[in-house]
Amino acid sequence: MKMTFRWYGEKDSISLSDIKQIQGVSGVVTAVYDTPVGEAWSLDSLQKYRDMTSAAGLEMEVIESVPVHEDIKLGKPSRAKYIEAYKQNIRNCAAVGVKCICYNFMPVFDWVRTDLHFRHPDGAESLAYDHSALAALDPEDLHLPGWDESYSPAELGALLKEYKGMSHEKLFENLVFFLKEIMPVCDETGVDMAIHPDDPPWDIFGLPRIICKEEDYDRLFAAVPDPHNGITFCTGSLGASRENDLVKMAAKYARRIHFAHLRQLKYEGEIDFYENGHQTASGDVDIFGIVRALVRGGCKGYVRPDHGRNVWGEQGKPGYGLFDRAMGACYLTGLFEAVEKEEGEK
Ligand code: DNO
Repeated sequence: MKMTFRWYGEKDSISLSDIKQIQGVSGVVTAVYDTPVGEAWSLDSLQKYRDMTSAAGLEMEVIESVPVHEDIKLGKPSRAKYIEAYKQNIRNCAAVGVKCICYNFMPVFDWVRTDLHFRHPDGAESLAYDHSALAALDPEDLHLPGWDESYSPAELGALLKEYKGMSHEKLFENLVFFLKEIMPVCDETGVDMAIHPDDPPWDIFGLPRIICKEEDYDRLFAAVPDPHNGITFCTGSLGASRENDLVKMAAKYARRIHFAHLRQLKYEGEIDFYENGHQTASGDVDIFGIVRALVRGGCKGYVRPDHGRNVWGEQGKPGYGLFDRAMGACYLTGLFEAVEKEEGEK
């Protein structure tokens, strides 16, 4: 396990030296943010980021994300050129030492929350999801921090129309097509692909979502067994569905989990929840049980603390402030250390 920390590049208010000071963190998880979705990132930009991170004493072995162009998800003829660019991107990332690429296959929208400033009784703030509030949101006017939007606002309406009638089956076929195309490049470069689950793990705004539960992974690995086809095990995304047994899933897919986003949430209703600090006792996700299952299952992936609260008056990017994620990193490092030592002594 290598503990990492998300860094949004030079524009992030959190500096590389802030991250370096979180003991136990070996590297950053980042991306090139200035290139339109669908184009390969330049080696210059990648090298610049790699040099900046190594100068700060950190590694840059994980990319989150290389976004997938909507034409690939839609299975349009133009996907051929975007898949070629994606392959080039994998090669360019590998050339600067990247070992794992996180991506998602959610149509149009990335993760969705309905409240970015959910207030806790102790004064902390976190993200929250209220299913009835979602219905009141206008999908054509929705932007959340950290999204890799592969469309301009003007294209959004048209894009939503293109997805009309898209079945789960068809979307899944398009994912499999994409993976089969890129796997040879992963074999050649050694780069692991780690698909991020749909967040929340159910359809939203009438758009199909296909990476939500255990059966979805079974189907995915049956279709594309290559070991480079793996998972970003996001406990906050998968954990939003009470049907997912995360400890069981962590154990079952431990070797496929190339990257883990560990975070906590607390159910408020059947499918409403708010996010909380990482500690196991702070919510409904059994963080300890998951860490133990990952270690016992032989997971060799990268880990990062995921969404934290804003605490101590920090006005950080919602979910991505420094303090609570740093506390999360330390808590997780401690859990891994304890479980790894215990397992080692057996
Ligand atoms: C949210 C993140 C996601 C994630 C992408 C991966 O906080 O976990 O935006 O980066 O879905 O492609």
